[in-house]
Amino acid sequence: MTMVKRPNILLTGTPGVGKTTLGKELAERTGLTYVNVGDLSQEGQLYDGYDEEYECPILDEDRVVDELEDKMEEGGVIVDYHGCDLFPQRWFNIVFVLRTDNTQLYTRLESRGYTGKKLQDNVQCEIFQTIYEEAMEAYSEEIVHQLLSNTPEDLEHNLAQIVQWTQQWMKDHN
Ligand code: DAT
Repeated sequence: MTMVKRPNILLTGTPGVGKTTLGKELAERTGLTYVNVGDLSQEGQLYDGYDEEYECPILDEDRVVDELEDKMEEGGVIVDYHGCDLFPQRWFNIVFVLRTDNTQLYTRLESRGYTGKKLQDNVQCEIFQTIYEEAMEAYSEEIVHQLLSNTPEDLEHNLAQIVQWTQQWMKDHN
C-alpha cells in the first residue's frame, strides 16, 4: 500500500495575528488537518502549572509533543501555536510567522478582552518580533517565512500562496 505524502505546516506568531483564522480556512482548502495546540492542551489538561505574570497556564511541553507525535509522523497537519521552540524541528516542512501592525493588533486583542499587562506584553512581543526570532533559531532559516496579516486581502493572499505551496510540495513528494 502506498501512502500519499502530505506536508506539515506550522503557523506561529503573537496571539491575535490571525493563525486560527488562516489555519482553519487552509485546512478547508487543502484537506490537511488543523490542530490548535492551545485547545489540544486545554482538552487534555496538558499543563504544568500557571503563569501568574502572563495569566495563562504553562504547557507541559513533553506531553504536548507526545500527544502530537504520531499524527505529525503521518504528515498533513497544520499546527497553530503562539510559540514554536517546543516542537521538534523535524516535524515541519515549512514555518509561517504571521505579523500584524501594532495598532491593529492592539485593537484585536482589546476586543478579545485582553487588558493591562497582558495586552501590553503581547503587543510588545509583536513589536520586538519575538516569535519570528524564536522561529529563526528553532528551524532552519530557509523554511521560515513571514506573512503580513493586517487585512482580509492579506488573508486571501496568504491562503492562495500556501495552497499553491502545498500542491507543489505534494507533486514533488508523491
Ligand atoms: P490568533 O489565532 O493568531 O490568535 P485569530 O485568527 O483568532 O488570531 O484572529 C484574531 C482576530 O483578528 C479575529 O477577530 C480575526 C481577525 N483577523 C485575523 N486575520 C485577519 C486579517 N488578515 N485581517 C483582518 N482581521 C483578521
